[in-house]
Amino acid sequence: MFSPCSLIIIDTIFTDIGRYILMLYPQTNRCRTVLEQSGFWEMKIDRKDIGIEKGWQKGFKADAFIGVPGSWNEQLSELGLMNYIGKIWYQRPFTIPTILKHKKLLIRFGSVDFYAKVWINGELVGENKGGYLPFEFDITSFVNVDQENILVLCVDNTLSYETIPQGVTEDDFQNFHKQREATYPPTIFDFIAYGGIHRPVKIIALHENHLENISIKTEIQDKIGKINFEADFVNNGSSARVVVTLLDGAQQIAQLPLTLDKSTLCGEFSIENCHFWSPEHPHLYIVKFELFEKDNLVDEYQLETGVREIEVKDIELLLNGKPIFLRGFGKHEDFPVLDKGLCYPLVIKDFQLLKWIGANSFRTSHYPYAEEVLQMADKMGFLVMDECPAVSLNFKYANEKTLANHQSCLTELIRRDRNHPSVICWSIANEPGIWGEEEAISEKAEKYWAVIYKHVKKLDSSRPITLPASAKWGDDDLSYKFSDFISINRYWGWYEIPGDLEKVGVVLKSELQRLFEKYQRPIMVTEFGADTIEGQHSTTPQLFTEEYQILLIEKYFEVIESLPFTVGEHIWNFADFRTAQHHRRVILNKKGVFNRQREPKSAAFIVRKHWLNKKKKAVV
Ligand code: GCB
Repeated sequence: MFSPCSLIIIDTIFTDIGRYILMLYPQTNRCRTVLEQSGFWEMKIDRKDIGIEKGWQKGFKADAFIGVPGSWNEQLSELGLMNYIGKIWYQRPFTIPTILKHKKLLIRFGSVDFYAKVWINGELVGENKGGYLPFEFDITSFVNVDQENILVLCVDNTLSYETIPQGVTEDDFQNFHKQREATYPPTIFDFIAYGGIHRPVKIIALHENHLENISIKTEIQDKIGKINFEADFVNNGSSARVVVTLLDGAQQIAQLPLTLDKSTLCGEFSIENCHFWSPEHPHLYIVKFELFEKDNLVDEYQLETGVREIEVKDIELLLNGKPIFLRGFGKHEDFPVLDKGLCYPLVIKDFQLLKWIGANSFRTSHYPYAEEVLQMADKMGFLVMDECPAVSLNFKYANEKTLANHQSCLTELIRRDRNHPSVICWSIANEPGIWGEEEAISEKAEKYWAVIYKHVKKLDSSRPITLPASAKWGDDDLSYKFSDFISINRYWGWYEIPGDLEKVGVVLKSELQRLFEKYQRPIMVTEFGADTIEGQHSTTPQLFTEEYQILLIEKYFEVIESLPFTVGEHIWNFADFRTAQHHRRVILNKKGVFNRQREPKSAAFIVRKHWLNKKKKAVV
């Protein structure tokens, strides 16, 4: 049972300059207007970091046009931006309709990777550090209503030891005696640190007094579903009236008239014969908030959410009290030309392919995906492992600031995604210590993970935590200790023991048994796979052929599904994706079951047959 207002609402944070966090996804309704800023913007390359000095914040003579949302890399490779790391300036004029004159105006960026500084009409509005997550600024006092305004951004995709994810330099490869591992551009992970405005930019016009935040927790008691909500308001007037309505489609189920004295209020709905959310029945309810001043409606917001419970119990992962087995993939937000830019048809295509192949889940490897992806996962019934961008953390370089950035990244991730029924766990990092630095299993690292684990539990105790680990540190990897269920990424049959799939089966099985023996927690294999060139064939097992990918995947399925304590199998990867240049990659990481254009390789048909057959383990 929830006690009233027991949920954790994270206060509005003004971390970076001018920052205003209103994490609710923008919506247009009777009280709110969203002005979408996607389209062609102008851009200028700032290789020498002279933009500010030259006054570009007031507007600049552009080098070219750039499509937003989208990365600059492939889109503008002809300007030399394919591997560019540094600053790029963006600008766009905008006008606010006169009808919105007395509204509060916010600007919200879905994500800008990895740093953004924003000016309007030459005045600094704010800055944001960190990628893959939204940020907002109050721009009311910066905008001239009735006149054209100029919005300017300086975007930088440089990473450092302190950012999440961390960045590396060419020298680091030397210092680690890993010159053969060096990539171009230098990266600590196996994908591209694409730069740009990757998700939609929206200007939101709303009443000065408004709803700022909602946190939903759900609970199941037999056939009754409970929706417990806590809502934060900006309320500068005296006491106001709030009506919270629960809807099932168009049908009103319950209504709570409440009085808002302070800035927070909470309440609970009990639904008899509740339709619980699950992959087979992704039923969503709507919780609608209406804020009244006297009799005037000044703000409203509709939140779609589902009633479900997720729990790790003994050797199982339980959804609504029943065991689930996760079938699916690690993915990437990556597609030709767009690179990381949000593309609605691509989101739909990927979900259609996931359904077609019989998957029920995916991991947002290795960073938070667009909010629109999670909205679709809610609607289509996919179980999401939601990952923080702390990929390949190197503990030789991690310091207090890295830890603080990691924590605030998780805070923002949880605040953004906590109301999605599809999100079933927090993946707090991926493969720390993969560089082999001794510090990865040191006391310093242990303390680091203890802080992170506690931080996440404090913000959301309703979802399990996991931390996908590489094979680097064997059974002693600290990740296991800080996982409610264990996640392992394994490349037996590829990087290690290439070619000998019989041996792979034996090694994998005994490792899984050992890990279970030691930690007594359910285990999920979050990555396994083989680079595969479509059209390459062989009658004998041969790396890179379509047949080898099939044989390897089948071997992993056989082992994983034979053990009682395993809770999932995610193939690496859903689709081929671009990665930094290295001799072991022919432009792309080719471990996709689909190619980068989303055409199936032979393995896709085999996986489909297997997963649609719903084997012993395939419970959901
Ligand atoms: C891993 C990483 C993933 C890589 C993959 C590979 O362990 O988690 O980011 O892309 O291996 O293909 O090497």
